[in-house]
Amino acid sequence: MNARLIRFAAWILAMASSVAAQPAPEPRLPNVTLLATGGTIAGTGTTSTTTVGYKAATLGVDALVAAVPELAKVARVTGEQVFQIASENMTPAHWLQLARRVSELLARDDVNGVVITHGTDTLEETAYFLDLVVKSPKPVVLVGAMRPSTSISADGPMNLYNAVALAASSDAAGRGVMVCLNDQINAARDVTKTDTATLDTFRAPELGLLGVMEAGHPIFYRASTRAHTSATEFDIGAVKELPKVGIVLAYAGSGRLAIDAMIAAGVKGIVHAGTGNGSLAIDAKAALVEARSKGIVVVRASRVPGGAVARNGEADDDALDFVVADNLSPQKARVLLSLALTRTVDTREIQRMFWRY
Ligand code: DAS
Repeated sequence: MNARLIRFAAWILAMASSVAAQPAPEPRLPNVTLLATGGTIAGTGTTSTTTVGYKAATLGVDALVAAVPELAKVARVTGEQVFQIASENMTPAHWLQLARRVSELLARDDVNGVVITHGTDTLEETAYFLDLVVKSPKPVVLVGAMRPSTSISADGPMNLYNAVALAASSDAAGRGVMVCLNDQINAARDVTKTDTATLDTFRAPELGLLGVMEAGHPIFYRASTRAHTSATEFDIGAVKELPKVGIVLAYAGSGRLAIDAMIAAGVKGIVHAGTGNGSLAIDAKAALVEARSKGIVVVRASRVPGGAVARNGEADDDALDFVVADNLSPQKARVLLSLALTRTVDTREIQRMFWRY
């Protein structure tokens, strides 16, 4: 009996030591899909010091991924080339196509997050549109670069690494669409391109960043108070084309010329980027009143980068039946108004949306 007991104990010990010797299985890395649309991050210049006058949107998604082998340490990345354009050429039609692809991907159990490489010029507009229409808490991160891939100290590779690491992080879920460049994490609603050339161009000057990337890990300091992603009322399922909304910039002597042109072009909404607190010059006000009388929804925004436009401040919005943009920039107000007009033309309802999103 003892001999059998000893043999069994020896077998147990041998099994235990063999299991202990095996390396712990690698934790399964999250699946992140990289949707490439072009921009400087995919740009190439003729020399290593070419930081202007390069060609944007030349490298394909496979080249972007191959340039950063470290991506494989943070996620299992699958690449798709959705567009190959400089983002000044993005249109609402591109937004709709991109949003549909993002939603399809996030609905899959085997996709944990999406990263979108994008030109920096209109990145903030695409980001805010996705923030308003993507119905998933899974991370969606937009990333770009200010230097082409061929330049000394190109910022694209580290920006891409950070964006994928962020999208792969469980801590990134439920925070809305984010923009990640220069080690900083910004909210799609609040971020804007503040400089034509510098690497730290993406900022939220008054509200501040959401957090930072440190050695491939996000550190968050705040969350947006505005509704986003799954909490919004917008549904682009049946939307073939977004209602046309134009932006008019006010300046000394700007008059009614651009507003009349918008009316003639048949826009459904006009965002007026007024001076100061959304002020309306006499002739501009007359033109906007005419636009409103033709059923065009008018939103008073400001050309001033900071602060909100006060309702019934520089104009009697109640009497004029105008909407105010809160603290949204003119370009962000246009994104929201375009979506609002897919739901209603009731200005009280639209004003409610500007307070909520
Ligand atoms: N033309 C710019 C764009 O594609 C290049 C860039 O900064 O990404 O937005």
